[in-house]
Amino acid sequence: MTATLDRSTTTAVTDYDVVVVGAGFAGLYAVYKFRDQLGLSVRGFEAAAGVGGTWYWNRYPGARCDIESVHYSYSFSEELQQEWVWSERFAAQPEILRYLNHVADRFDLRRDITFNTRVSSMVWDDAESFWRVTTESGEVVTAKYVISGVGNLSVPKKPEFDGVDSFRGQVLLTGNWLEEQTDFTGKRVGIVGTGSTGIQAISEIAKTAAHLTVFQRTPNYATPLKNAASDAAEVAEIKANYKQVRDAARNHFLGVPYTQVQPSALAVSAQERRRTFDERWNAGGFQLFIDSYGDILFDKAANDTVADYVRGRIFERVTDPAVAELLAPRDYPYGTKRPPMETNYYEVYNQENVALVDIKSAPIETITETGLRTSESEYEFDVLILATGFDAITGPLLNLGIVGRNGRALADKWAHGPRTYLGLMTNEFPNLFMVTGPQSPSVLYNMPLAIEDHVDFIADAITHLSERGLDVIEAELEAEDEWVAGALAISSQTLLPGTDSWWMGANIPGKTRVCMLYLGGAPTYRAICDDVVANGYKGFALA
Ligand code: N01
Repeated sequence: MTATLDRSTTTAVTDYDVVVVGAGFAGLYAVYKFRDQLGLSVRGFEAAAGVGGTWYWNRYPGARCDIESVHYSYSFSEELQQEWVWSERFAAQPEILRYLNHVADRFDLRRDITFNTRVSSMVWDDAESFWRVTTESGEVVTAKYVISGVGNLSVPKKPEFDGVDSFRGQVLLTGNWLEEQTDFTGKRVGIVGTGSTGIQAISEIAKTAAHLTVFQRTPNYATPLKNAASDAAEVAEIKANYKQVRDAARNHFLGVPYTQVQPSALAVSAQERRRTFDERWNAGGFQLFIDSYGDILFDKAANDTVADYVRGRIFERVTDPAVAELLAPRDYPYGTKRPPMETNYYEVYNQENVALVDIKSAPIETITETGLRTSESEYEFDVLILATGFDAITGPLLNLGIVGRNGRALADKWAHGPRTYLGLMTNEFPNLFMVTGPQSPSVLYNMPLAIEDHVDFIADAITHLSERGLDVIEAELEAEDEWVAGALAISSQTLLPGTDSWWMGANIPGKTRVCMLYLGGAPTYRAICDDVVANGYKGFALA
């Protein structure tokens, strides 16, 4: 039971204490936390017709989470985590969406969220010290605090090919896929993109399509997911010890309670390394990536050992060596793009109905009325699927039309890359909190836990202000500069900056190429946040 805030300290009159944007994992928990635990007046806005966020929009065939369900879930309510039963080790999109709907019902969250309503601008009023939030439907509300729960992967990349409108068949965008259509029986399908999304969709669509043509620009180091039905005994044990399991998760780099990594791939014999890689490969999920050797993201020679291992596995699984060669990444180190997890992905290329086309050597020139043309050939199909990714991390925030002090637009401030303090706030934009914002561990940390940590931090900060009769919190410029420099310094010690990835903003033409993550690990990050709080919100100006 948390004491509700004494609102008699509130000075400016606003429509709401808090506006929350988004009703995915972040927005739902924020509404619960601020309304039910802090006793604040809260208004949520959500562009979709329902809750779910990423799990609402991404209904493409094969959409599934690759962090274990018992870990990729809220920890804030013991009753919730005890009562909800996941059917599979790694939940598919429909089950996660059911879970989030259950959460919304269980905590009666919908009544404070307005759906089908996109926020078009959020403008700070310096004189009144509040935010004025405008929606696309023309409603304007004021709020002392605004919380962005818009996620990191919610703005799909716009199609980058000429002629998309001329295509006479169906065009589907994986990041905005609301159709329940998963059966492509009798259809010729073309798909562009072989990231996590493309790999999941390809593996499913290849089961029913008459023919599937995969257009691949960059091959990926995909490794087995090893999904299965939930193991009742394992789940019972986790539920009996959920508190310890969650603590262990929060103390792991990725936010999942895997075992701790061994220090160096180069300090052991080739046989021992092989044993470790085999174990992690067979265990499935993220274990090979995050739970083998601590130097694979730092040392190219260490990385080569795991990259060679994955390439070897690809050659074992794909019967045509020329196709295997196309599927084997050679131009960038393992794990410097977010590694996809797969189920029978490589075997798909042994099927008669599947063809792989290399669009690095022969780029797509245009979409045509009947398919597409590369610099070498024409391809025909009935359905074109674009699994081409997202304007990640900053895109969703910049879409909100945020304007801070003195009319300063966030888009201008971040024109050369995001600048934040702790990934939570940015100078000149008081009382604007970003859940899993840029330069926080965000997508490298188990999202539901990362979200809870951030929302709890924000709730504590608001409580701290209220208890002191204060209303404004803002990141100090010096603290922000130090944080950004520190985050960049850590990333520059890793192999990540050398690879074009959405982590680096390098998947969007014209976007500034800079690492947008805090790579020091979630446990270190949490310790820093705790220290900031213990020192009276060091680095934040309170007024
Ligand atoms: O997007 P991506 P995604 N011409 O950017 C290609 C999360 N996620 O939607 O690499 C030709 O990774 C692009 O090629 P290249 C997860 O964090 C999680 O797949 O740029 N090709 C690439 O192959 C993931 O990382 C889950 O050369 C073009 C693909 O499209 C993140 O979402 C499931 C192109 C885009 O890959 C994003 O994944 C799914 C062009 N103009 C997603 N533009 C799970 O939890 C892009 N491509 C399991």
